[in-house]
Amino acid sequence: MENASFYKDSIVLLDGVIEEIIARINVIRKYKKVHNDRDPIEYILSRVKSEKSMKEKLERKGLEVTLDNALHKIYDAAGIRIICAYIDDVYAVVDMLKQFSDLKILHEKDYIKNPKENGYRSFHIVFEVPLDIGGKIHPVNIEIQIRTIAMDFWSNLEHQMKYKKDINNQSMIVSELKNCADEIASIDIKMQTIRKMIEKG
Ligand code: 0O2
Repeated sequence: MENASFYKDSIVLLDGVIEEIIARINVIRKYKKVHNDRDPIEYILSRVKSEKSMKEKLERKGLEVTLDNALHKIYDAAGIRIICAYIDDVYAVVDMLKQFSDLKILHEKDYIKNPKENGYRSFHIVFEVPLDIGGKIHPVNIEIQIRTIAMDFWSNLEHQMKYKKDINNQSMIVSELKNCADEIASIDIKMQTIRKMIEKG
């Protein structure tokens, strides 16, 4: 319970929203499986943002380090990452999530169609979830990141570099990572095309 001292009682809401959304998604996946429908998801990861990372983000955004700001001005205190094999699966998951009619979309960023300058690709969507606890509704924000295995592979390595302070040849690494991101994007498209050709027979 490393985070409990910072999030206090709200840790229950953050853990709760993650559990609820993952449970809902897993019901749909099971339903698809029994109906021989394609399950677009490979696996799901989740976390409550660590106290250290939340404090750094609040400071980076020029916000006072308070619980209220962490819960309401930063949208990824609760986060889920959904990993898919193919790009069209990413968009199938986005459509699946948008069908939860009680969830309110607060933000949506398509970094696959519009990659970041460093090459980062992923689809981000922030929902406000009405968490029902004993009949009382608590609106809780959750950020869901949806990306392919290849995009995830890239972003994990790039994330490591960001948090490492003293790296030699940083500019060379940044440029190599950008090249890798472009190659990965092209491989993602090729793999999807091949899969479609195989499916068509
Ligand atoms: P952590 O440690 O992963 O939680 P920001 O763009 O971060 O100032 P915002 O509005 O939350 O603020 O942006 P966004 O685009 O929704 O990004 C939120 C999260 O997406 C980040 O959280 C990262 O997890 C991931 N992300 C965004 N851009 C990049 C990137 O260039 N590289 C990698 N590897 N991940 C990225 P945190 O809090 O930054 O980090």
